[in-house]
Amino acid sequence: MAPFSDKHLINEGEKKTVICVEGNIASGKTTCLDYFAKTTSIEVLTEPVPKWRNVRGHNLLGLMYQDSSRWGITLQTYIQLTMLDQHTRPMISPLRMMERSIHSAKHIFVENLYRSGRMPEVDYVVLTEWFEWITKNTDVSVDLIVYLQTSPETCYERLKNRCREEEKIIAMEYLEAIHQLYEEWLIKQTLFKVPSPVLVIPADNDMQKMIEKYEENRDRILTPYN
Ligand code: DCP
Repeated sequence: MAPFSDKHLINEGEKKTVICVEGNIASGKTTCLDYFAKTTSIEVLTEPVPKWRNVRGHNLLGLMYQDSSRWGITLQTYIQLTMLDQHTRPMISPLRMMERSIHSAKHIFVENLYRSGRMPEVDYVVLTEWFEWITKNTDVSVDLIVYLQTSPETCYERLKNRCREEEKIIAMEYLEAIHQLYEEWLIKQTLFKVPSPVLVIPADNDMQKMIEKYEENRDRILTPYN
């Protein structure tokens, strides 16, 4: 029988593939992950949002939306830890699909706080040092990014409809800023190094149409090397 190690629950030497689903807030990442969780046997990791809303009784997500200049660094430090935990967790299937990544946490959300003047340079530099240490010394590699490309207007509508308490404060400008950063990073590729090939799926359509698109793109998503 093939050997198992503590680190990897699947066979040593077997190719492990990591797919990250990326996109703006309320771009439909959860629907995409749910679809693949229900129709395949791959491992699906959703974003650890419940942890961000309750760290030993503290709601970091809520604090950040109330006062991002004060709490942005706190939330992003914790998000970086929870994403590192997700990336390095032993894989239980050769194929893992994740919601977002440590890469977008840094290149999109931390970057946005810094650029908008809500994160002091010294905090940005410390998070950057952490991020660079992590990417150099641990395996947070990604094999494919599936970018759900939406308009900020669509995300704004979906946000209003889902009514997550902390997010009621989110303005259109915030979604536009996140959108611009995603486009610079994954489409123009002028922002930071992109860690993998990118598959772009236009995602402004309703849920039924999106599920059809996931079906159409199923092979391209699940076999990124073919
Ligand atoms: N968030 C953040 N910083 C990050 C990652 C996320 O401030 N590095 C915030 C943005 C949202 C909340 O966390 O308010 C949840 O993030 P997502 O947009 O990733 O999750 P959704 O549930 O909105 O995804 P979707 O609606 O696409 O399924």
